[in-house]
Amino acid sequence: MPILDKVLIANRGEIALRILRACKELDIKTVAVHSSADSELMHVRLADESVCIGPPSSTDSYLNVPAIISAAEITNTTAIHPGYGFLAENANFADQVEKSGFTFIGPTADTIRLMGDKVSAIEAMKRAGVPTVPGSDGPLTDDHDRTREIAQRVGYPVIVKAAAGGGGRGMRVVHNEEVLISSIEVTKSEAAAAFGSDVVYLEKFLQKPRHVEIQIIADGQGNAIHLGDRDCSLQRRHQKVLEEAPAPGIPEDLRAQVAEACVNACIEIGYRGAGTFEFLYEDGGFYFIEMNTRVQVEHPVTEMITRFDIVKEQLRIAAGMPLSAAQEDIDFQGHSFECRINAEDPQNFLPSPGKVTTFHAPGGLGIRVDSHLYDGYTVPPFYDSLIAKIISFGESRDVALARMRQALDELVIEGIRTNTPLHRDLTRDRAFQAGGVSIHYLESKLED
Ligand code: MV4
Repeated sequence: MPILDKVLIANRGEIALRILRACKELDIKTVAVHSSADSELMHVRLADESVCIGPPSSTDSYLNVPAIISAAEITNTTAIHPGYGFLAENANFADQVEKSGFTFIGPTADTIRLMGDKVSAIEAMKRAGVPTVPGSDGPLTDDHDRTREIAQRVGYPVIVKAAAGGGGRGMRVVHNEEVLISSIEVTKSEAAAAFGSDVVYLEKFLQKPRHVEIQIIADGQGNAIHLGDRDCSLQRRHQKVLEEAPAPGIPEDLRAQVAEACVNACIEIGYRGAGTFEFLYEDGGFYFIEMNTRVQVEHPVTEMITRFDIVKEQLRIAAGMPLSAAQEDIDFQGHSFECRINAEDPQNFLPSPGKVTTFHAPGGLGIRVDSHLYDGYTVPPFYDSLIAKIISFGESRDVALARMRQALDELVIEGIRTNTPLHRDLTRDRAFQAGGVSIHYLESKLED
């Protein structure tokens, strides 16, 4: 008997295919739900059943909770995997799924809510011993003198962030006291409009950090482990472009110490499922900023260096099974890179949907391609432009990078424009080759 009878995949594209592959391996039946623009998706063809849940617009399909629940009901689904994006971190969706008698593949709705509020997330992590950014330790109040005191203590520049924001939305850097209160007011009104909450908090603004994150997985039965870290500093406009694991140049004792703090925090809050602790890393210090309660786009680099199947483990946990590995079973080996291939113009980054006339995937030892592309597939204009992830593995960072460089040279995607030229350039960039560039590196490189 399989661990779960039937899983509905509430997503599209490469991650839907990734989830389907894990289900097939575990002999779990699959339901693909898709918009009317997505009936030709690879995973829709491969799924045991498929249900069209609405028109192309995400709002009416992949974000349409009643349509997804109805599809689960008519197909007699056991559990729903939300993937990333769309409804993956929507606590009300998780609630609805459970109230309708299905299993949500992820943390409890309460945990999603806790982490969705960045103020409560930071508070929970700080209490559990995870290092955080010096700041207001809670929401800013109407007491302006008190606010000025906090900023003074923390030291300028500071950053004001919306508690309901995250991922780069609803934040503002403040360089001096003259503009502190007015900047807070602007951030509050923007937050109220964007998120329906004007709660904001303040942190020391770190000027040249790296984005380093730690992957954890927990069973909600008192067991939690970490799967090491990733460096995701290469980003443009808060969109990650190229990631690697492990993060290069981190002292091993510090790496282990922060990962252990994350594991302890997971146990303390009763975390269930896969999760990511996001940190800023600067001058040898880790500073927690947010937690993501979903599987992430870049999870493959962690799978490559641990040989631990994160999506398979998500399914096992949802079936009520205890973690399949203890921390000492996780064996970190080698290095991995992931290049996100987007359907976009390499000059101006504008989306480039359309028909893929030729798709030739790279291969060879240490190369993995996670993609729903095939010859003749049409990339629709309605969704995220991610069309493929090229993942490399090598026994050392240099070997993994050399294999990635070759893989990118082998990759052929014709009919649409892609950002492959940027990746080819990055793999030949001296600063990137050296390792450890900051979150600002890519944008400044693109400027000149
Ligand atoms: C910061 C920061 C500097 N100091 N917080 C942006 C996304 C959101 N997750 C948090 N972000 C930042 N928070 C403090 N106290 C700089 C950023 C930031 C950033 C962080 C990670 C990856 C890319 C980034 C790009 C610009 C700013």
